[in-house]
Amino acid sequence: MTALTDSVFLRAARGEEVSHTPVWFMRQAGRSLPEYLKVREGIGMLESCMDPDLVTEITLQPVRRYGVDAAIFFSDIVLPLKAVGVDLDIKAGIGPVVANPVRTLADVEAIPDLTPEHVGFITQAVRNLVGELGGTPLIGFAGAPFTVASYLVEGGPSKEHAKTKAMMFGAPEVWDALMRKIAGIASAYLKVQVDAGASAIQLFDSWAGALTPEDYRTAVMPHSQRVLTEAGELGVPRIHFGVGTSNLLTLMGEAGADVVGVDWRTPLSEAIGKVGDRGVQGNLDPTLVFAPTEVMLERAAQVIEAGRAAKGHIFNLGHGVIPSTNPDQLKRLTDFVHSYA
Ligand code: 1CP
Repeated sequence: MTALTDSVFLRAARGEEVSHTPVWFMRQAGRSLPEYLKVREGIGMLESCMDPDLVTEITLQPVRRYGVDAAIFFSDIVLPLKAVGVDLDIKAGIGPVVANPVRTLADVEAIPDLTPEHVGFITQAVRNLVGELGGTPLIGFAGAPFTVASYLVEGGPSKEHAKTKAMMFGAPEVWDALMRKIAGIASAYLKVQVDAGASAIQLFDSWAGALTPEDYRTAVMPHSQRVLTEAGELGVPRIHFGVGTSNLLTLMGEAGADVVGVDWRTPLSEAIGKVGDRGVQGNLDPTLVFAPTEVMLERAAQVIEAGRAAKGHIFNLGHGVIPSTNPDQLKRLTDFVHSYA
């Protein structure tokens, strides 16, 4: 067995025994690090994502600084849409903005399916990274159909996802076509990353918490299930994450996850009961980095202890690193998780 397949992160993701709880942070790359802000100076977000050398450097930065147990590929959930030709941009301080929001079946059909040729720069960046990372696993990722649909239908970030859900409720044939389109793109995109050497994947359904369990089960879950099933056929562990998903955790596990990501609102002990025979990832409140260090570490200890009841536990924040986070706090947190007996 090589060092990589035996890494604590992959062992925990497979539910095997580990010497310490593995830790990484969602959005650890490209947020608070001064070295990130420096290399991004004057370069747009999408432009950075399409430059394999820059992607490699930015992905490695948090691994170097914190010594986390996994790297997350530096990209964005809308990047594959951009790669197939959807007119969109990622605006600083806002997020993804789509020029012509999707409303009709014709709009859906106008979006091309993704082939590896669309994303040669991703293959290149993943290969570079896997070479540089050695025994540290690289997590590939994609946005789940519902969350990506929200950007396509709303045209940008949204709190209520009202137009998206109106399509789901009122135009089921358009909705179904859109979900199938995005699922196909996500699946092909994950395959590109795994074929190039990513050793785990995370499906981000960040906004699925906006749905009732019944709407999730009937209108969304089958499509995420397809993505996770196809990723499973690639032989890598699958993490499935959403925000505010306390009442969806069982379904998100059943969709085909090996590990279910949990936000900080749900106690880990409760989440473990809901996901059954699967691992969990999470779930320290991301604002605890702004508390005194001893308070942050006391809460981290509680998360680690709660995680012991799970089939496998990967320590993380309950959502992404907040941009104003002091990197020194994340370093202390990483060291603490590593040394916690
Ligand atoms: O560690 C990392 O940062 C890895 C790279 C990464 C990932 C995993 C980025 C870079 N984005 C993502 C995923 C992503 N993108 C998600 C799922 C994770 C989550 O819930 O946080 C979502 C919902 C997005 C969409 C997105 N992209 C937003 C959110 C907007 C909203 O709806 O509130 C934003 C602000 C972006 C832009 C973005 N993505 C990544 C970076 C570094 C940035 C900022 C770029 C810039 O302003 O220049």
